[in-house]
Amino acid sequence: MHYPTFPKACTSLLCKYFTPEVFEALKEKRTGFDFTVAQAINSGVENPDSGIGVYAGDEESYEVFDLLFDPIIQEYHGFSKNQSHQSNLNPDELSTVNPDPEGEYIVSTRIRVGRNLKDFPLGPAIDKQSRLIAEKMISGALSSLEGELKGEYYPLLGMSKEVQQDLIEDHFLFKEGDRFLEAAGLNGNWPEGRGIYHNNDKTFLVWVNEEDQLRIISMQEGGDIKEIFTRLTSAIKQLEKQLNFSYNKHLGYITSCPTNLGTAMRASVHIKVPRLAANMEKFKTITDRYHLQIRGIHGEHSKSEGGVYDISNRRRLGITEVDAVQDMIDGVTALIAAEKALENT
Ligand code: ADP
Ligand code: CIR
Repeated sequence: MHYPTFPKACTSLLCKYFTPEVFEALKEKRTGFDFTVAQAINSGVENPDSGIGVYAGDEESYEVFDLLFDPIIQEYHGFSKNQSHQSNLNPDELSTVNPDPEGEYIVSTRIRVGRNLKDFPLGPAIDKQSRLIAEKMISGALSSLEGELKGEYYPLLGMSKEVQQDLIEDHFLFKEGDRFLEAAGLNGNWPEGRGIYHNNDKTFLVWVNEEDQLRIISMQEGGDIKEIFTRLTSAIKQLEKQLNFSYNKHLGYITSCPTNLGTAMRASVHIKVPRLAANMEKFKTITDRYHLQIRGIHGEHSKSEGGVYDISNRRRLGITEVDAVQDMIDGVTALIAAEKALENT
């Protein structure tokens, strides 16, 4: 392996921290699942417009390639090597039920967590057979859910293109052919082993074997964040009885992308803020102050439509799930106040 060349304009955290010295120290190392630093950086090498650019192949990658991952984790989450992670899934500890009770600004709310199975490699290093075993274990656990969480598992293999496209456009299903995931080695043997579980109302969904082995999702129209968080935490607790998730005291839940470590939680709203959007500087001042990320309405690396943005917590590690949702609630409350003030000027 040679040291990669990055374009001058590259701003990813990979470009920033993968120095020739780090490369020299890591180039010969391998994890127990045979993952190398060349694989860890491939997404950011092939996609120099990445924000981050690295993926882990297994839990051990975070130790073996710590010279690369630690500074990225520190910068993204503000979390250092001597800190530990704590979980809190108690919805009663949220300060606000709904930051937009009149339903004027929040179109919909979605909270997801990523999970991976203990003792399995992560998606960038898994082989076809283990991926299929993981799918079987996960769909088996899902089939035992009852009440509001009861649903059905739909494998991607055999799903018609029309059904797949409708699910993507309605924000329920992951996209196909994402170039960042492709270069990370996450799309191997596509579409085998992938699928989506959902209840009848599509308020509870689980993605299987996309970027993480599970993405557990609770979503609905409007801004009743407490109801959505309660549904999610109840599902997590039930699934934990049957599946052993990869977790450690330092990094929390283990995920393939370092931005998802810890809570692995992204709590987002689709919010209508056309006046703020016309003043991006002001918009970003507020989102930065509350540790929020702005995405377009078809997810990461997509664009806004009609002044509607996807606003979510940015930090996920070293804070609890309640704190992560609270970041989003506080920031969204501030965004709504700013949009209202602009309406009156
Ligand atoms: P992830 O949340 O898993 O990191 P993406 O950013 O790709 O991944 O988003 C996945 C899907 O979820 C996209 O279709 C996106 O539009 C949808 N989505 C995210 N937040 C919301 C929301 N608050 N309401 C409706 N759909 C949402
Ligand atoms: C990138 O580096 O842009 C992609 N690999 C996605 C990184 C995860 N996104 C994020 O900001 N949470």
